[in-house]
Amino acid sequence: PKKIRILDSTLREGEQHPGVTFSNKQRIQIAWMLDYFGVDQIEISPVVSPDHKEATKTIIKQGLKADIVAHVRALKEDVDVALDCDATWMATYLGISEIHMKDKLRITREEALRRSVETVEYAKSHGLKMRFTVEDGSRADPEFLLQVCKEISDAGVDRISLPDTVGIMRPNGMYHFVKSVRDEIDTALDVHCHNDIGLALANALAGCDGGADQIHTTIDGIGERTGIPALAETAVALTYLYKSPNNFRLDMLMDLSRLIEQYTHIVPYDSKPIVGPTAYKHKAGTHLAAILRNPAAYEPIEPKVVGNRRRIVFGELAGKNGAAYLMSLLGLDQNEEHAKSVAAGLKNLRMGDLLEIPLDDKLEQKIIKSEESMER
Ligand code: HCA
Ligand code: CU
Repeated sequence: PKKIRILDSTLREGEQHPGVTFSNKQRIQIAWMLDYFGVDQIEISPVVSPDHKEATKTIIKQGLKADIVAHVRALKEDVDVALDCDATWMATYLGISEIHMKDKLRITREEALRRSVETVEYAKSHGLKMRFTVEDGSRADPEFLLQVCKEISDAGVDRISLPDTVGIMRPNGMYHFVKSVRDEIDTALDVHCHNDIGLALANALAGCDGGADQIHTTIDGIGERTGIPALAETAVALTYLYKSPNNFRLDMLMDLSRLIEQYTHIVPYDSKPIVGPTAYKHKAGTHLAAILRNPAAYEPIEPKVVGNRRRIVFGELAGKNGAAYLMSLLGLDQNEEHAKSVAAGLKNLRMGDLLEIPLDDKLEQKIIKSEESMER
């Protein structure tokens, strides 16, 4: 399988999430952790404030394995800021859809094309590696988009990002969008998919099937509006579904999510894949019975692989098997009759989740049991 890389933009797109601003200390810690996790590129914008410029400089000085990508506007003065930060990698963006050119930028196609090529030439002549983002590319005129991509490729751009800026693509459309560019030019391609209709990750993966080899993510998927693909889901999909050889430290995923929760007070929603509170909870009696014998019956990936924990929920659905297990944990005599009456008692309570017990593996169950018996 081919390697699909991750660019994490928690420090750039992530800070565009309403209510999110990190301190410089937090930015540096996030960069270190993302690097240790194993992402290929880390993006940050040095032009939004003097503080961000300072953070960009400091992070570049850390000598991390990941490329630090300075994200700036398509202007010479912004490229100079990237140079001033000692960046080796930069990224720039320019809207190339009719709506962005006409109503946002008030420039013609010719001006957009000229500005794109000039920015690439300027950055390349200063020795920078660079990505160019054809912003709102999924809504641009396909012929014009190809023309821009060809001309910036000829000018030496190192990567092109094909974004679905407003999240309106479906996977099949994204596949063909990327493939139409891939078929015409050799430049490496990124996909940056927004999640406005909940299809960001599906679209990004389809884009990789179409020829891109780098997906943009943020921790927990934070970003402008409803954000972009979450790092956790993307890394797990690449590892398990795509067998992409990345060497991610997947067991850090829960900690990365917690770190962002701590710094932003944005709590992952209950059913959020991989890192959400219920991602590894099992409730229905038939599920509990199966989980107690072999967790793989209802888990695609073991929780400890992603730093999460398995929990069984004893509630109105626990049934006889769940009740018997609960009684064994409590050191109670577990005959069939008692288990049935406990199960009936749980059902009558109708409280949803009555009690949750972590259940990581056989060893842990033994520890819980021996602790219980010591306490008695
Ligand atoms: C933005 C636009 C952007 C850029 C994506 C990219 C988008 O907010 O600046 O640089 O690859 O969604 O198009 O985030
Ligand atoms: Cu974006």
